[in-house]
Amino acid sequence: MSNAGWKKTACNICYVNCGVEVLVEEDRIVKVRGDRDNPKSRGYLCNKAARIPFYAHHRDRLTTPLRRRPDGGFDAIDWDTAIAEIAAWLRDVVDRHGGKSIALYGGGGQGNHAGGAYATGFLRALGSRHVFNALSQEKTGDFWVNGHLFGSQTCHTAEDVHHCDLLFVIGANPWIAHGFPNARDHLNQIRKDPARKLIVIDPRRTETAEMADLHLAVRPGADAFLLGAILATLVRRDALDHDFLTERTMGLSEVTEALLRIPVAQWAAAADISLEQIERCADMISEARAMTVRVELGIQQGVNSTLNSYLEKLLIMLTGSFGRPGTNQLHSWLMPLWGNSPNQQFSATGTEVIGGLLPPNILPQAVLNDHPDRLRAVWIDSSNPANTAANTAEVEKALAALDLCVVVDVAMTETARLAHYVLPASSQYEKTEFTLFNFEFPKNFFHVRAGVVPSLQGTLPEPEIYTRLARALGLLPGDNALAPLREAAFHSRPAFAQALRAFMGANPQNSAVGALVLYHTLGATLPDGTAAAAPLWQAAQACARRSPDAVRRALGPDGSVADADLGDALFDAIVGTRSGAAITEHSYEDVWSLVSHPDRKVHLAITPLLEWLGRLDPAATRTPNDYPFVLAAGQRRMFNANQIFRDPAWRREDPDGALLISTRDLKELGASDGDWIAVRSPAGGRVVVRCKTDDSLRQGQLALPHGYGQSYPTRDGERLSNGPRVNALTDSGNCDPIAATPYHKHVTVRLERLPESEAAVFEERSRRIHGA
Ligand SMILES: Nc1nc2c(c(=O)[nH]1)N[C@H]1C(S)=C(S)[C@@H](COP(=O)(O)OP(=O)(O)OC[C@H]3O[C@@H](n4cnc5c(=O)[nH]c(N)nc54)[C@H](O)[C@@H]3O)O[C@H]1N2
Ligand SMILES: Nc1nc2c(c(=O)[nH]1)N[C@H]1C(S)=C(S)[C@@H](COP(=O)(O)OP(=O)(O)OC[C@H]3O[C@@H](n4cnc5c(=O)[nH]c(N)nc54)[C@H](O)[C@@H]3O)O[C@H]1N2
Ligand code: SF4
Ligand SMILES: [Mo]
Repeated sequence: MSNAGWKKTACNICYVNCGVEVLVEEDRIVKVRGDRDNPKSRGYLCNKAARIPFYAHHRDRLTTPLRRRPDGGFDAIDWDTAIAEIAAWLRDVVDRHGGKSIALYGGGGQGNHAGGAYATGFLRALGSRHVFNALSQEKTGDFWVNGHLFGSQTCHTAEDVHHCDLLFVIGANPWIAHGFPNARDHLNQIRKDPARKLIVIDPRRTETAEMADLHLAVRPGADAFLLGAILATLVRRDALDHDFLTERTMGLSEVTEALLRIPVAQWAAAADISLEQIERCADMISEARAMTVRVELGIQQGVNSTLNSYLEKLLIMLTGSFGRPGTNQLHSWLMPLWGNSPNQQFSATGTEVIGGLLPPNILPQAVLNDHPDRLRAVWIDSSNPANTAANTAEVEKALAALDLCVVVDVAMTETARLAHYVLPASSQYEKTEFTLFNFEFPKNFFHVRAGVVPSLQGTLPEPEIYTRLARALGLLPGDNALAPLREAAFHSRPAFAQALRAFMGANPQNSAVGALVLYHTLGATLPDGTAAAAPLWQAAQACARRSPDAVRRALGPDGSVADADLGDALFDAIVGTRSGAAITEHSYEDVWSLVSHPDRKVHLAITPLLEWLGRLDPAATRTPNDYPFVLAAGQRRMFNANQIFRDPAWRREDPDGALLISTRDLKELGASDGDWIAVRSPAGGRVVVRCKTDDSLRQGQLALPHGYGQSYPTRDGERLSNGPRVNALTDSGNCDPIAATPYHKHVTVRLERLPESEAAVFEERSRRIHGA
């Protein structure tokens, strides 16, 4: 693998995962360009992709397993010692408290889901299904709504932005954050075409709102009022798609009755949007031939988030903007990224499990309460909850209270610093990877990447880590026992399928680690060292069974095989190319086959949410006097990217992660642009940040960036934290009542000027972090 040259892989910086080619010299990535052969992104890149080398190669990569000492420092230990000790400790936790006292946190970030199957399998083999991850910090309210509307929480709406003539963006900033492929190209095309329109609902005049035909600068946290008023206006005008609603949905009258009760003028005022603007919005919706609605954290991490998700779907459904070119759709899955878990509860906290996931907001309570089913061990893989989960102080307390905390990561994160053991993973460019963020319709894609540089010395890819642990715990048989399966895999797929069935029949205890069994058997036969992709074999079979026509269309001539061989053909297609491949190509009408309700209809009436709508109180949109500002805690910017980059040098601008504030608010405070200022929240947090005027914000609204607060060794070796640890300000109780997802876009805070002496300390620290 050490040969130099251009290699195909993907960008791991956001969940769009554009195809890239990287130039490798002396085992390092030195240049990045778009991969025109990638059938999804076709060469597209944004400004961040060029910075991939800062993720792949930096001086804070982990290179050896670490064990924490009682004094809080770490000792480097070898892999065999680490595996043996961790295995013994896990065995002890299981013996004393049962497997269910263990939880997995993570299982993949923006580009690395290959390890997730191995981590979850390992957890199941230990006897637990408790998984926390980032999806349950943002999307589980949406999944819950989808479960009711479509019959399964894995039914997920996609956007056909390509063909829409009205793009309706709510609480998202795709120019900066993307969220759908080639976002900037699409936004530019819509702007240039007079026949295509853009509506944006966002309190801030964002880069995307700047391009809009209509920007509704909603009062922060008042989306439910605004969406309710828009929907009520559509119902009053009878601007609904009755043919669609009659043929494809049920429960309409319950919904329209609830919407007709909305006092439109009062709710418009609560949202601080004029009735004229609401009428104009309704006109644009009625005039559109094909509307696509695109939402993200502005409503999913905003006040009333699960209700917002419901109102968003009602907007789609009542206008019939579904299942046609240019509208919203459901999409196929090669392998669903989350599960379907209606009516399941986590006993230690009574929290609803949605999409098979537990919300990070309840992690502190799940560890720190005295319920007998509380968590005793947390296994953290590809996540940095000490920076990214609500209420940093409580998260740190919970992690410190665990019997066992293990972190698997590529870098020494703030979470790793609190773990008992830290295991160094190979980076996403050093091993086989893929992502399950495949949300396209009518054509959906999958990309298996091979390593492009050798693993950093001392690190291991996740499948190897879980192999060693599983073997140490007696959960996975040794290589000799698997040899016959491997031979069968080299012989033929049918021989392998038969041998695997026989093996699993004889060894049912190994079914939880089925991914590892496939990795060590079928994996050995895969091209370019992509053994870690072996578990996709079963996913491909299932996908081919679910949507055979769509798979055949996607495969073209390669799909002309017997039904029984179609799954293998699909699997071979995805493991056989380094640029990604189409996995399904649907007709629009196929959308109805993806609805899970047996009647294939959309069930519109969700009684608890209609009741919630009925209880909404416009007075609740006011901020408390002692915390008069509304902070959007975690804005996406040109140079942030979750916790993916640790070296501050990766940024071309905004080195300190500034607090954005309107000129008027800053003036009233008596402060100036560039001053250091303290932000205080009711959760007890205090964060010192540099402020920067930004008049795209509403008065009273503030924004702090996501993706800062990582510590990194300065040139003189001291570790310093760069930019705000924004979750020091957030409160895990400030969350959705159904999904427990955080209201991060709505953190009430107050601002305090700093004494000069303290400001000087921060100024000096910033200088040192940035190497001046
Ligand atoms: N550059 C960059 N891109 C990223 C990421 C990154 O870290 N950096 N992270 C990726 C990830 S994991 C995700 S989930 C996505 C998130 O992508 P987005 O959700 O698009 O990004 P955000 O900036 O978090 O929030 C979107 C918008 O919500 C608005 N907002 C704030 N309060 C409200 C409100 O009350 N109502 C409404 N309607 N809007 C409000 C903000 O002004 C902001 O413009 O971005 C992905 N892409
Ligand atoms: N206040 C506030 N908090 C937020 C948000 C917000 O807007 N505001 N946004 C939320 C959202 S939308 C998200 S998605 C989450 C993200 O929060 P997290 O779930 O913590 O995920 P990331 O920030 O992407 O961190 C990924 C971690 O994976 C590590 N990593 C990278 N590559 C590999 C690899 O190959 N193997 C392993 N084992 N590890 C690897 C990185 O070093 C990093 O530590 O943050 C959430 N938190
Ligand atoms: S859109 Fe996302 S995946 Fe594509 S280049 Fe930009 S950061 Fe990377
Ligand atoms: Mo996210």
